[in-house]
Amino acid sequence: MVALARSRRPLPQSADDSFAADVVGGLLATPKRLPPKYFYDAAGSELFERITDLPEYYPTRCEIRILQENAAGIAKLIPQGAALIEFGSGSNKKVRILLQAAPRLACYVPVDICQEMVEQEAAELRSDFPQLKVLPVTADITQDFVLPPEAEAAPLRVGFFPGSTIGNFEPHEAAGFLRHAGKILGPGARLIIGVDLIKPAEILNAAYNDAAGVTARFNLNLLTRINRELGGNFKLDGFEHHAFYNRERHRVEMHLASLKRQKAKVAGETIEFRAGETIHTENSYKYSIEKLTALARGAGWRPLGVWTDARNYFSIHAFELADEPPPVRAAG
Ligand code: AVJ
Repeated sequence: MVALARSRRPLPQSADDSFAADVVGGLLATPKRLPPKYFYDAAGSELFERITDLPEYYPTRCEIRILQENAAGIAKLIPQGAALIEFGSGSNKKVRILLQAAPRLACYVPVDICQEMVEQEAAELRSDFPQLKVLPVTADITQDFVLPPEAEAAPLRVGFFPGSTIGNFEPHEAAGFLRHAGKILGPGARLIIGVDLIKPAEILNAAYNDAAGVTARFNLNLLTRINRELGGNFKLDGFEHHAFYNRERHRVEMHLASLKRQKAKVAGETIEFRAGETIHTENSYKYSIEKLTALARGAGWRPLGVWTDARNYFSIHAFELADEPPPVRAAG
């Protein structure tokens, strides 16, 4: 079983190939787009950590506050001996709050696309929680990945998916992801998930257009990464960060706008830009508590609880895997 698990783990080579294929495919498409998961190389992960400290970027502070104020209630859903699996872990700041409140766990498995980040954060946690087995996994959470045997052997797995990372998916993909998470976590699983809520456009626009320009650097870093890893020749001063709330679709969109008519080479392909043409680099969907709950129900999860902050900016939801699949409604 271990041998099979190993052989299913993607090799670094194939990960590079999919980066090149996704970038070339996205830049040859109309409109041009790039998947946001590629923001998170070492530099991008660091820039994102700086974003979470910006005065305009409220989600991280709101979520930490909700976790702190409700740690006991949330941790009650994490039984003793369970394995805690964090999807897209990044910084360990949020999980520390749960770990302090939770009973003794079989292990904690942070899963992140950025190996440098996940290993460094794991090392810090090990020194602060010496009795905890920290078993980091480097993987793209949208793809299949294998849990460590200690997590498979635990009587129960609890998923932790904070940060409103779910907002990066199209709503139908979000439902697909929740289903996929249920399959990875297995029977009896629970899921604790953080979600950014719909709120006035001014607050959202400010959060993605910070005065210090860190979000702009985070967005532009994608071109730096493409230049370095895929032999691209994007000129960074030829592009500008654009971010705005799209009210109709309840999402913040980030784009890189070409300031002039220009060409760039990537992995042997020539990409042409009109003046003002954009590369759509991210959607960050905002939900209502009801919409997120309905989405999760449809993906096989039964609600256990919801916690929010005083301003209703952010919510944390707990679910458990429903053993029966939800009834399929007849067409028509
Ligand atoms: C990590 C996807 C939750 O959408 O707010 C922050 C990423 N992009 N600023 C978000 C992000 C620009 C962030 N998520």
